[in-house]
Amino acid sequence: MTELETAICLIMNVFDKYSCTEGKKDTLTKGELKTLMEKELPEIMRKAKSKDDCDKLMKDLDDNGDDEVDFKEFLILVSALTFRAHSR
Ligand SMILES: [Ca+2]
Repeated sequence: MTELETAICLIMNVFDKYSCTEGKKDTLTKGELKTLMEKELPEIMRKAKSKDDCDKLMKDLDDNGDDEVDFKEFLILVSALTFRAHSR
């Protein structure tokens, strides 16, 4: 696989690893999102001051308002973080 194909696979694998732990298999609950953020994006979580930040993130990402973050909604976060990292 190419580097980009590998990167795409890794993003899918990370999402699936956390989305299957509780609730629906193909979406992240608030708890799963929090665990994913803590384990996979510890730098960002260190800067997050309170529980409210995780609630706010969930609300921002949950585009269709079903209290779950699906893969499409998760990709918005990945895109935003990738864009921000590349702009530095
Ligand atoms: Ca949703």
